[in-house]
Amino acid sequence: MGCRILFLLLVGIFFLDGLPLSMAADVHHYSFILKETNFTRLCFTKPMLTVNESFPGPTMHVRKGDTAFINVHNDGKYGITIHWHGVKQPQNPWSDGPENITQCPIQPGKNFTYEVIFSDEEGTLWWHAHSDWSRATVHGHIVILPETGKTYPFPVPYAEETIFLASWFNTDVKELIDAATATGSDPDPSDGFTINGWPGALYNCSNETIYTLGVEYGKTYLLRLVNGIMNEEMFFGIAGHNFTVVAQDAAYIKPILTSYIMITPGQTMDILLTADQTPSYYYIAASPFFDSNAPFDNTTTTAILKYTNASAPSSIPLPTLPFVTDKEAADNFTTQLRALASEDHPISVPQNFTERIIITVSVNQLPCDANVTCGGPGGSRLAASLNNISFSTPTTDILQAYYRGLNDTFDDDFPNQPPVFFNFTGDEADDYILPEVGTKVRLINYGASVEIVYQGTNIGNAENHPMHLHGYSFYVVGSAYGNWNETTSPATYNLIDPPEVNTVGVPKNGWTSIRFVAKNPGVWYMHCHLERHTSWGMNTVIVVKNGPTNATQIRRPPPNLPICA
Ligand SMILES: *[C@@H]1O[C@H](CO)[C@@H](O)[C@H](O)[C@H]1NC(C)=O
Ligand SMILES: *[C@@H]1O[C@H](CO)[C@@H](O)[C@H](O)[C@H]1NC(C)=O
Ligand SMILES: *[C@@H]1O[C@H](CO)[C@@H](O)[C@H](O)[C@H]1NC(C)=O
Ligand SMILES: *[C@@H]1O[C@H](CO)[C@@H](O)[C@H](O)[C@H]1NC(C)=O
Ligand SMILES: *[C@@H]1O[C@H](CO)[C@@H](O)[C@H](O)[C@H]1NC(C)=O
Ligand SMILES: *[C@@H]1O[C@H](CO)[C@@H](O)[C@H](O)[C@H]1NC(C)=O
Ligand SMILES: *[C@@H]1O[C@H](CO)[C@@H](O)[C@H](O)[C@H]1NC(C)=O
Ligand SMILES: *[C@@H]1O[C@H](CO)[C@@H](O)[C@H](O)[C@H]1NC(C)=O
Ligand SMILES: *[C@@H]1O[C@H](CO)[C@@H](O)[C@H](O)[C@H]1NC(C)=O
Ligand SMILES: *[C@@H]1O[C@H](CO)[C@@H](O)[C@H](O)[C@H]1NC(C)=O
Ligand SMILES: *[C@@H]1O[C@H](CO)[C@@H](O)[C@H](O)[C@H]1NC(C)=O
Ligand SMILES: *[C@@H]1O[C@H](CO)[C@@H](O)[C@H](O)[C@H]1NC(C)=O
Ligand SMILES: [Cu+2]
Repeated sequence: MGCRILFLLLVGIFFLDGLPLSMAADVHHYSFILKETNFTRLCFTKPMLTVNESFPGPTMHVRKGDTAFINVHNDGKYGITIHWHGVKQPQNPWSDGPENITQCPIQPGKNFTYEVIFSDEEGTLWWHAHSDWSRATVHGHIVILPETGKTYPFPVPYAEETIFLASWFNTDVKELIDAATATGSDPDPSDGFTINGWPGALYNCSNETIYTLGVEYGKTYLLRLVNGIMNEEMFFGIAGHNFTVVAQDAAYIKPILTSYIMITPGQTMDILLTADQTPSYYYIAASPFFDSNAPFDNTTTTAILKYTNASAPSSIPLPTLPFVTDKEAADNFTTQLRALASEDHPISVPQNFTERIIITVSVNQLPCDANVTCGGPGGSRLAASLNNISFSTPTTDILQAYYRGLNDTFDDDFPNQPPVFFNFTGDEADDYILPEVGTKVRLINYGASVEIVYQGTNIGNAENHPMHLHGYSFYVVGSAYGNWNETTSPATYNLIDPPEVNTVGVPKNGWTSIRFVAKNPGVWYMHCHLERHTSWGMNTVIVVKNGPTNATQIRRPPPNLPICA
């Protein structure tokens, strides 16, 4: 802890010296070197791609409104991009990162400097690779402190810790997804989960492969939790302790006192933990919440909460987490989430919309290509779609094409509603399977008040889908099971204190409505944060047009953007 704070001070002082005193926000510089690394400390053995030989990768520390320059040098085998998950990057989609959406990959031996612009985010976010499946190992925290002179809307914790939940594949993840894509089959599930890079006590590993969080009796800690897992929502808890969730996706919420949380891939939660139990050892654990019949990783990762001077008990207690399929437990937590919406942290929920886009979210099938044996149901190729369009990633980036007015990379006719209305969540939904394939984006006028209704469907294998939008956070104004109804559903919306997030879990066979004001021009990817669904096409792109002034237009491209192959 001490080292980290000292490091932060040094960085702050160093860069403050180099800046005009009138400039309030700091500028930070980071160097990320991507390379294959062997971790013999883990019971899993394959070399993996990491940043600066660290897993998880380096934590970025900034304050609200700062800017960070990150030089990413690729010493790996494949092209790579990095995304700054949840950072809005006003006017600067060039540094957002998704492969072939806002940039082409940084090729091996090359480098690119991202300029990451923070605005109103405060709390915890994260960065991760956004090309093929490399985010499994290429990821890290972004800690965003309040502005200088400001503090948290809760008592200042004694210390802070970052907690990263990740997937572990005991194989090369690029080979794994390439093999699955070649046959259209479901990719193999991960072999385990990790907490801060360690799998914990419940795997066939030495008990030294466990992360230990040391605490002092009577002190309160701020845990900054990221779910960077590839394909599973997670339950998380700490034996013998309740805790208080105070922020989600870098926005404060009304405190929730609980014994467990449910967190989807892509989301973050800030948790206050008071070490007020009998000084001892307690397991911290995370296990999946999984509500479909698809294959998944059903293991549990653990870490140890260890009180200072405590001696190890004969058996360390595990938290009682909800059962893997316990939808009610997941909902009981999720439905408590409300924006803090205080005087110091006001929110601004659009009370109406100018654009409403209804989007069905489905897992589908496509016919198998000639001469290939496919691994999907009935010899098909697995696919996924939004409004029954399975997104096809182009080979040059959409941002470049849009900015330069090239017209052969994408179509701008992503529809405002599903092609057919039927009982989306009914049993007969299985008949509506075959999607269209295309690179269709949705153009939106600058300043529009947008409502998106994500409608889950019972096509293929229904499940919870964590939908993520780049370039924005949004208010989750409503959510329920069954079909969204234009008359009755909006009447249930919370337009007073809905949570403001960048990723929301759309319930299995249910719907979720979100609202935001389109005041960030750019090309912004929107996709399910379950990696298998992204790979299958559960994606589209929102293109927010330029506004009338310089301050409301996309900036000019930076120098040295990676070249498209
Ligand atoms: C990593 O381990 C593999 C064997 O699994 C070995 O071939 C390779 O040389 C090692 N790489 C480094 C950088 O030590
Ligand atoms: C980074 O790339 C630029 C060209 O884009 C090149 O001039 C520079 O030498 C590269 N730096 C490193 C460390 O490779
Ligand atoms: C790890 O295992 C060793 C020997 O099996 C045991 O002495 C030690 O207490 C264990 N540590 C924990 C934290 O369980
Ligand atoms: C945690 O909260 C539950 C009620 O939600 C309560 O029954 C339990 O005693 C609490 N545990 C602790 C350690 O405070
Ligand atoms: C997942 O693991 C739990 C035990 O932790 C077990 O009860 C359950 O049946 C497993 N579920 C599946 C679908 O394998
Ligand atoms: C969910 O909350 C309700 C109402 O508080 C409670 O009765 C129920 O037992 C909870 N279910 C689970 C699985 O926690
Ligand atoms: C909201 O906007 C829609 C269309 O823009 C309009 O039809 C409706 O009357 C408005 N509702 C309210 C409550 O203002
Ligand atoms: C499929 O295989 C046959 C026989 O090897 C070959 O003639 C044909 O061109 C192949 N078709 C495609 C689409 O590759
Ligand atoms: C991105 O474009 C490159 C060519 O610039 C291509 O090789 C790569 O396959 C594309 N990526 C995806 C995910 O389609
Ligand atoms: C695309 O641009 C080319 C060259 O400007 C033009 O010939 C063509 O008609 C355009 N196609 C469409 C679909 O607009
Ligand atoms: C849709 O299907 C579900 C499940 O079969 C059923 O409960 C519901 O009544 C159906 N809704 C309509 C409007 O038919
Ligand atoms: C929406 O709900 C209203 C009121 O219950 C009902 O009359 C209408 O049929 C529903 N619409 C659809 C499409 O199910
Ligand atoms: Cu999904």
